[in-house]
Amino acid sequence: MIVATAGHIDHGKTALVQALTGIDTDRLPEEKKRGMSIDLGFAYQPMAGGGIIGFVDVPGHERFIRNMLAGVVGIDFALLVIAADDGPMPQTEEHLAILDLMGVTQGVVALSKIDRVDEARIQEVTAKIEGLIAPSGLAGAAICPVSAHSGAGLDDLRHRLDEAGASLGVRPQTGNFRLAVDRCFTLPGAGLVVTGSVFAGRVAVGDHLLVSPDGIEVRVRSIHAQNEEAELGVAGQRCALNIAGSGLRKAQVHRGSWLLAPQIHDPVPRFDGRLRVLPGEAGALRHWTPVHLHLGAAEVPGRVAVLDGKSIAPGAEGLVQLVLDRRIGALTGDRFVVRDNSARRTVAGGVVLDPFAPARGRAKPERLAFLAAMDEGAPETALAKLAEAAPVSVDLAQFSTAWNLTPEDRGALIELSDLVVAGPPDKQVGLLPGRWRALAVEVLAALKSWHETQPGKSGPGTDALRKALATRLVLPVLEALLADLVGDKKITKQGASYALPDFMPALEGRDAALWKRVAAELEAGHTKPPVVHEIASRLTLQPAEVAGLLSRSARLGLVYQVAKNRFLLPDAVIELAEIAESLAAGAGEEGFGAAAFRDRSNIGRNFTIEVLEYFDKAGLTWRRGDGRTIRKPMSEVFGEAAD
Ligand SMILES: Nc1nc2c(ncn2[C@@H]2O[C@H](COP(=O)(O)OP(=O)(O)OP(=O)(O)O)[C@@H](O)[C@H]2O)c(=O)[nH]1
Ligand SMILES: [Mg+2]
Repeated sequence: MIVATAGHIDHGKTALVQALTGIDTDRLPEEKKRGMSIDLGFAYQPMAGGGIIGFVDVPGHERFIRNMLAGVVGIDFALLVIAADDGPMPQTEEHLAILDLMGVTQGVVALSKIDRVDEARIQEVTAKIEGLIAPSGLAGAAICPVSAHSGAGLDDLRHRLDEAGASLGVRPQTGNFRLAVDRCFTLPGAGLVVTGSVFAGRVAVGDHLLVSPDGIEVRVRSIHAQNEEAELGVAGQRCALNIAGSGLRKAQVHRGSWLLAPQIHDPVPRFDGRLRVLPGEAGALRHWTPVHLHLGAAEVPGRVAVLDGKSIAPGAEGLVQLVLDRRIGALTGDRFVVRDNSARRTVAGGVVLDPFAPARGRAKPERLAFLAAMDEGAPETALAKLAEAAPVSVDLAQFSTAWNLTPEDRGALIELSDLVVAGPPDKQVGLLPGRWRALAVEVLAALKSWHETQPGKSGPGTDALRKALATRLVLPVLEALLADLVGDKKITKQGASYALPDFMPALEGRDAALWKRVAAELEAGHTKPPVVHEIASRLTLQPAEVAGLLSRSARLGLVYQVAKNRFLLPDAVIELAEIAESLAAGAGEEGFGAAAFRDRSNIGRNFTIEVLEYFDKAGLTWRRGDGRTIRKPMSEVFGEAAD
């Protein structure tokens, strides 16, 4: 369990942590000299029922709120310290508001310094505190009167912390690893060490991680979890990781960096979220207000774009886009706090809904519907709503990053949903089955009208078809849809073009009659057909006439032009392509040579060279030196052989 202190300056946070753990967390000479905490302090204490409490002691001074903010991210439990003599003070309220905005709902109030006051004062301040915390996430939290000096009440407080630790148990370790760096230092003999709270997942010695937002690769050499040497670090622990990486320099890692599993590294210059303005604000938060954003342990200037309306009133909530001066790592569900431009006042805070927000059209109705779906709190329900709200499909790759899903989580989620899934993992999309069927119907209709309006032309390629559809489709969806339709024999693929199965591109008039005779010549030659002038002389035609006809036929997909004066029927091309595939399969990494192809195909040396160069150009093969390997499967380049 991670516990952070909170409360006004001098109210006894550090003294209390020392009384509980024996550790003075004020380590800096400056802190000693001034008698106040400046930066975060850390202490660890075993719990009665097993496990270890990690304490983060935060400074109370208003000038160091940014340090406090970095300390309370990723914590489980708040220890709000309020001095009995002073009672609640400005930073008591500000810290309480921050804890609330950060979504901290577990905590206890330590009513400190009771050795300085009488019983009546304790009663009076207790009542005040009850009123203060009532509207916050800490409503109803226990209020423990304590004195760090006399030791009064400490056993009761310890007991409550142990109880909280026991009832919290172990945090679920779902998701990819994510740690918000709050310190980075060099240890002699070990090298770079970073510390922070683990937000999600787990890390093991030897893991490869990225430092975000810069994307520097590092390896984990050793782990301290809750101050003890460990093989694993998990969500809900404070960890110190000794990291190494070629080219890694200390300056690149600092408070505000993330250590991440590589698959969730995707820093963003803006994100959409739901923002609540503190009720104590004097005026509404207006569109495009400059602010300081705190997210994770990071702080970055930016502006707030209000998405639904022109401003958000004090105490009210609204959808916003945070437009940042620098990229940061943010994921759905992350809490953030917004302070005013001069970083003097906490103004608002909220939760990230979509880290991959668009710069344009951010306030369009479909975007607001998207955000409402992402605001479902859990990926299962969010996905279901998104699929309903999406004009066509949900980007599952982006969705998985946003919700920090591991590949297994993602697989399970897709399994649970009834979505049709298409595309490779990094471009995977999901659609409602009904929408998928409607799109198939739309594709068939588009092909039909294509054929009707241009009977003399072969069917459209993927790009042309995409433009011909009324629904705008992303490429993975269209490609999967077409593959599905080809598989079901509802459409055919010839070369790069698609057609309805019964469609034959029509040559018109004299061309049609001529084609029959020319095709017979090509057919007879099969994989070694006569060249243009040979066909011309056999049929007593002009070579130019035959060449013209053949290039018109090639445009219709009836023949392939392999060389300047050599044309092959689709069946012959496929037969030769099959030879290339089988030779490549049998050859090593260096590929197959031209001689092997000539021997197998028996088409002669010169034509072999022409055919192979044509295959290179068409994208079937890949030539390196004297060898060729397969670049794209034959079926993708030339379609399937006719039955
Ligand atoms: N009498 C009395 N004094 C206390 C008690 N706890 C803390 N103090 C004194 O109050 C002063 C401030 O205590 P700290 O623990 O440094 O206060 P803090 O909340 O950590 O202050 P910042 O970190 O600067 O916000 C010190 O002089 C402490 O000795 C207590 O229980 N009784
Ligand atoms: Mg202190």
